[in-house]
Amino acid sequence: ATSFTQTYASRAEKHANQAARALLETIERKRSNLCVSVDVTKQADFLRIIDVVGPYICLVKTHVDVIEDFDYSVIERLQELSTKHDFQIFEDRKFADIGNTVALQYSSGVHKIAHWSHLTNAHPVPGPSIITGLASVGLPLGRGLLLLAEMSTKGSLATGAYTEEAVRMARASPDFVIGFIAQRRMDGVGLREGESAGDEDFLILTPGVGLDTKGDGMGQQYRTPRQVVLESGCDVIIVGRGIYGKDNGANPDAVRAQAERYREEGWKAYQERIAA
Ligand code: S5P
Repeated sequence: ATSFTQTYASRAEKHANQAARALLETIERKRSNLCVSVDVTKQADFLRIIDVVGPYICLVKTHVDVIEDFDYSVIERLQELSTKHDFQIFEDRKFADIGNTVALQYSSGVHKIAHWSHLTNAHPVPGPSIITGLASVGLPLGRGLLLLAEMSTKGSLATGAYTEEAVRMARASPDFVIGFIAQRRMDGVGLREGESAGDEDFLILTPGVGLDTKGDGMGQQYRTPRQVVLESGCDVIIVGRGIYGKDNGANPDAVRAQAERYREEGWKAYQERIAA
């Protein structure tokens, strides 16, 4: 069986990377392949939303650089919530520079991402040296990296040969690169003649997920959890505004209801998939 029909639990057992294993185990334990993306600008909104959705998610995705009143205590609160509710943390930093620069951006500055974020991601555009730079910081800490092989936006340039090269780059660094931000399963993509996929198991985390709208008027494109998990073979659905809405999650009951709804839809699609 390919990873398409394998359970999260059986994939966890085989994964060499600590962060990948922890994510897969969390998904199985909580029966949730839902990642919430918390893109709000105030500490209080950020922490309130996470506390409400915590029980229903496997992963919190952050953009800590948009928090206006950021100080390091936000990270300490986030870590407390991660323990309280049993979820992993993914800072969606989208690194895109030379190895030396990304190593500094990952380890240092105001945010010190590598110190608290189990997963982060990078654009493959600089080539393999971006992985070398990030791995020099992240591997000793047991972190995992996702490459952006595709994007959810209209007119994305990450297609075709670019996507294939991204997968080749990942294949060359299996200890640190655990998978992709992408819109579909990537098993065997970009294999050259005579190469085989072996037992590679890339995790696919997929944004652009919404049940009620098709887009946001700024290029975002939404598909349903069923399309993403069952039809396209992705592993984790990433949902932002579909869960916290237009008012920065001001109504906790509404946020909770949406989190439950997306968790349910994502899990149903997965169960159908492994039964296939
Ligand atoms: O291709 C992508 C990659 C990412 S990481 N498309 C995306 O939308 N994202 C991120 O997912 C984006 O930065 C945002 O944080 C989230 C989607 O949010 P939503 O409110 O549209 O669900």
